[in-house]
Amino acid sequence: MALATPRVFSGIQPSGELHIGNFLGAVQAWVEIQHRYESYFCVVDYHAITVPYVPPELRSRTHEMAISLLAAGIDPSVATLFVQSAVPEHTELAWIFNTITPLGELERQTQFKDKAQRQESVPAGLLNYPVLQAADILLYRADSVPVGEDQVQHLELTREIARRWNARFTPDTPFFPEPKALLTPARRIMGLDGQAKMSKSLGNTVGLLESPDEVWAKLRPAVTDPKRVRRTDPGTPEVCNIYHLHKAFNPESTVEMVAGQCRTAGWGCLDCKKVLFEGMERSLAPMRARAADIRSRPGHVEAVLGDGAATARRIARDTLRDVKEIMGLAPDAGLRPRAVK
Ligand code: AQP
Repeated sequence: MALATPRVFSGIQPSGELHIGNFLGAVQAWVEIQHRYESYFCVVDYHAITVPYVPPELRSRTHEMAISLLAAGIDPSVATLFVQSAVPEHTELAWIFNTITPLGELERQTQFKDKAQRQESVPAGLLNYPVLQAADILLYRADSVPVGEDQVQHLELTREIARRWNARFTPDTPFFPEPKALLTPARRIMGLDGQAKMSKSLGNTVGLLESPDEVWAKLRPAVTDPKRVRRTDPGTPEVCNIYHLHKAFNPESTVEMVAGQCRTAGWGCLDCKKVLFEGMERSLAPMRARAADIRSRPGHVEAVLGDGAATARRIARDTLRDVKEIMGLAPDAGLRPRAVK
């Protein structure tokens, strides 16, 4: 059953600070999309507790993540921004989906395998993470999900779950859409160590709201083309992480100049990093200013998230009511009409 207005849902874990990988891979697209789609953006704290964490830190990280998203340009007058655990229907639908999701599919997920090998004891929640993600998306019956490349496999599983549920319970008129991924050109940003994807949990990030000094301190020693050992060695821009960041933060003319200077050893890597730093500052400085403004308004973030949760919950309740009705489960007691004496 298609919706009249196309809808997007996407989430981000409050497992650390919002970094430029999250921004370029997903959040930048959210900011643009929010004006064209009915948009639901969620700080997914239930996902963040699938790995060890410190409870008081989780609450402050959730708050900080909301500030960062608003500073990055999420506009609560057009998009719904909320925290996952404020809408209990997410976990309720996740349980329902757990009953139709094949275990083998969950065990095959690359992110599960990566994260599980970093844990001494693997909680079931880590395995079931993509089921909760499917519930997050399908609760809003979203058509599209703007994500980075690392989430494409999870999204394929969401589509599979939607297909299975529809085939079992609404074979004639599919209830859930099969949402598609919206990928940005910067699908996968590498960490500054050049070793792995930039990731909150790997400590190889550049935070969106870090100070210019902090950003430069990370950029300065960042890995470049390993074959450029001396200043006079010509480089290959395509193998250099810094070059790819230029493409995200600088105009095409600068990117072309950077490539030329690298190939001819006209610039050293440090010169190239200085030009990248200037480009990053053009994007990041206004976000820092917006974050400072948000922090100066007591209660603002709480109000935005409270309104967002109320809006999200209206849709979530409707979906769950239909799902429970179709599946033969009991209705939500809060929604049942009062018994007449
Ligand atoms: N390095 C990246 N390049 C491009 N996109 C990325 N995303 C994350 N890292 C990169 C995209 O950001 C969105 C939010 O991600 P998330 O917080 O839900 O989880 P994640 O993908 O697991 O991000 P992290 O930073 O790696 O967090 P941890 O370390 O806690 O697992 C997603 O759309 C993601 O694709």
